[in-house]
Amino acid sequence: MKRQTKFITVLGIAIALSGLLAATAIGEAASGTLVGKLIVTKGDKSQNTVVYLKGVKGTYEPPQVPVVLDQQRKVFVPHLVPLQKGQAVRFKNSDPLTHNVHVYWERLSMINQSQPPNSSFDWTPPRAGEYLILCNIHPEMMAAILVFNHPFFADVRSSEFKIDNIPEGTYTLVAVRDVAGELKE
Ligand SMILES: [Cu+2]
Repeated sequence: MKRQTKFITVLGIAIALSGLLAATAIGEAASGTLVGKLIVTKGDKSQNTVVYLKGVKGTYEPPQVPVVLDQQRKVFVPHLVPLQKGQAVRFKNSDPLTHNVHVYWERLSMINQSQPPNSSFDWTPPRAGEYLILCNIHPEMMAAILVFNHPFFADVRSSEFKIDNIPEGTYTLVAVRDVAGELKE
């Protein structure tokens, strides 16, 4: 077993990383776990951060469980939603009023759907990338969905994160933050 800890500070956040390479049986590919802690060092102290590995090859089965994106008191919760390609988003409306979910990918309108109070519907983003979510009725509402071709990402909501079963290789860890409504890497 090999352990390495590294500290990175960039863009108002500090990340402490600890990698663990698992010992594997002969003939099996080695895989590792990356454990990290993210600390917001300046600006808005809310987390709103997603971390992911860049440079991953291969294909991975997406989870069958949808990721919930709720609307509560005219706010999308959570604000940043990471998921794997092939996985669905469950748009929920917990408000006693009507919303209108409007999803864009690269400025293309993907879905534009009125949503009655206390309802939900599932939608699977067709490709990887960044999706912008707006509500046509309440201009102050905004969220983003990040779709990855692999499962090696984490939603950093409680400062600590863990990415499991990483295949052997060299990758770049990228942190995406929502800085005043704009996504920054
Ligand atoms: Cu709305």
